Amino acid sequence: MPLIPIDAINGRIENEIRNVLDSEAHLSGFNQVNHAIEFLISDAETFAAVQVDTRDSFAADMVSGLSARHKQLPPKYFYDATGSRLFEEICRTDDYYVTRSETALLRNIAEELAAGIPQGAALVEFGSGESAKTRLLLDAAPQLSAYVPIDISADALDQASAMLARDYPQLSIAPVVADFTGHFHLPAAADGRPRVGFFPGSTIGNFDRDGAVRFLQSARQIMGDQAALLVGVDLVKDEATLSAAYDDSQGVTARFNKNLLIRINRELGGDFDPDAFDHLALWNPVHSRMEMHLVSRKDQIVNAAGHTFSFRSGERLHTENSHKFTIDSFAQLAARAGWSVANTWISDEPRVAMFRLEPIPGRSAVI
Ligand code: AVJ
Repeated sequence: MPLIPIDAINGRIENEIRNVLDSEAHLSGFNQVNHAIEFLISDAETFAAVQVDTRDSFAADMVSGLSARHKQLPPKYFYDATGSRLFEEICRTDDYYVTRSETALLRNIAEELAAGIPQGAALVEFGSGESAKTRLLLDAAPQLSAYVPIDISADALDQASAMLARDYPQLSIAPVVADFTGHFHLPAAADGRPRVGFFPGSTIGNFDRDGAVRFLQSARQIMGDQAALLVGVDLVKDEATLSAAYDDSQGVTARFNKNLLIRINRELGGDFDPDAFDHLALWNPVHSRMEMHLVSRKDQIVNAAGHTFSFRSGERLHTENSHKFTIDSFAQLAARAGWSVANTWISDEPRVAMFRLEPIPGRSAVI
């Protein structure tokens, strides 16, 4: 992967010039272009920094995660180009209901959601992937001026941004390659606009409780006081439905899980044998979450990033938590981060929920 994919840069040039043209119409043509180029250079530097940082922290997180007594890896590393593709494939399986239920819900409530989006607003999406669900909102809310998709996968983001730019020519599209669990800034396209956050897909379930509160607090801070946040979460349901969703009968989820080992082999010089591990999905009632693990089929030694790791037969590598909420448990979580629930919508079965959160007045977003 090149450090700065040229398509992303081209998209940025276009976007930045467009932003400058709409926001600084008083400047002369020469100054406008100059200004656009300055923005672009600072963006390109941030972009390059993010790319380098992602590589370094993958190695560090892998080494510390595999050295721990309970081996674990953060689920954000699932999403290389292959992982992002496999996730989209999971979404199309019969067993993984989350996407299907949420998409049907969004289709039903798109007009209501759009009614709460101010004129000229910027829609900021956390973990946008292929931006498929976003189109339902974009179609219902032509008053949006800007769309800021944030994703850790540069490939997925580039592809989605190019298609959106073609299909929504009036919208200023300002993609940000970033790990939204860390610190990042909104691009110039969101400056001076009312902001609506969009965090569908139950991705918030990947955080532990404190992590989810921290994320919601930082979203509150990044988005400002005049913001709203639309969050999609998966609801607690019968174990059979949950287990099938994380161990689909076509084996796509198993491949998604094992792709993490293949990514370590490729990017961090590892020698994992993916066939020497089994995919395991289980319900943890104490934490109200689905868990994914890779279980070592034998005693084995694996090398990666210049380190050696030993696995006992049956030992687990914990790769993901997917927390499931009730309407109340989610409202409580949001309140801890300074957000109140302004509206709740629930899909047909298997049920997922969409919340509209608004800042609790007077509660600052200090972390
Ligand atoms: C994208 C994080 C919402 O946890 O349900 C799908 C990822 N993992 N199948 C989820 C996932 C296994 C998914 N999220």
